[in-house]
Amino acid sequence: MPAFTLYGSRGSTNTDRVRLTLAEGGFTDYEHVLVNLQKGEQKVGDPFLLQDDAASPCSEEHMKRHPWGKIPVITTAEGFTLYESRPICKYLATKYSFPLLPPDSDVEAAALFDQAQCVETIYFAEPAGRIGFEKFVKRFRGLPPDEAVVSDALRSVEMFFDVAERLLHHKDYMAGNDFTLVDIYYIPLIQRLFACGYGDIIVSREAVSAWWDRCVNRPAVQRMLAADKEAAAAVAASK
Ligand SMILES: N[C@@H](CCC(=O)N[C@@H](CS)C(=O)NCC(=O)O)C(=O)O
Repeated sequence: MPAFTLYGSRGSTNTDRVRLTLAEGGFTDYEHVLVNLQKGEQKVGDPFLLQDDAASPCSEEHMKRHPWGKIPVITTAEGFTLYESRPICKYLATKYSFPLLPPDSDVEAAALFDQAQCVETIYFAEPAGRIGFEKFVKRFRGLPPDEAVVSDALRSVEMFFDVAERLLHHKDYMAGNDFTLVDIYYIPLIQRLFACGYGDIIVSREAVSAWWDRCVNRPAVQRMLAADKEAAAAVAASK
């Protein structure tokens, strides 16, 4: 029996955060159950479901795992359930001793890690997530992007990376000189920015671009991205 089940979805940046953590830790003893967001399997009463789509029977079941009806979620063989991608990553890195966290004994390094984590979630992921939603998710739902939301969010992301550029001249990674979970947290949404045509925000800033290359060229990250690309091509070819 696998150590735990990851409930996630293809193309979900929040699921990919967890998968990248597992890939970096070299951990494969888990089952990945795909929840179909297009069919509304993640929640009862998904407002984006088409009128004639009945709620999936999986929805009730999933709401027991995640009260807000979202993915990712993990459930362990011992019956422990955890949702929210970043706490899941931290739990897995701690439980399986992935070298992606500062040691608890180094109180200052742990505090700087927490600081970097808050910065990523509040100043970066919030506006970057809005861009991903307007330009990527809405396309799959047949809805037009709200360009005012996009340009406001783009301004915030540009300003975020102006500050990151200054900081990354003095350190190699977001929480200090070591690659940590915080760097992983950025990867899926930055990839989404590239997919939406906004990669220039990264490559136009020297220190940010060098940091991004260090992160994305890691062997485990490369392997996962290549496998996902192959899987996406196979799905496209089967249609
Ligand atoms: N803050 C949450 C966000 C979870 C989230 O929004 N997941 C998306 C998929 S990437 C989802 O479940 N969307 C479907 C919905 O909201 O109904 C996390 O980090 O796990």
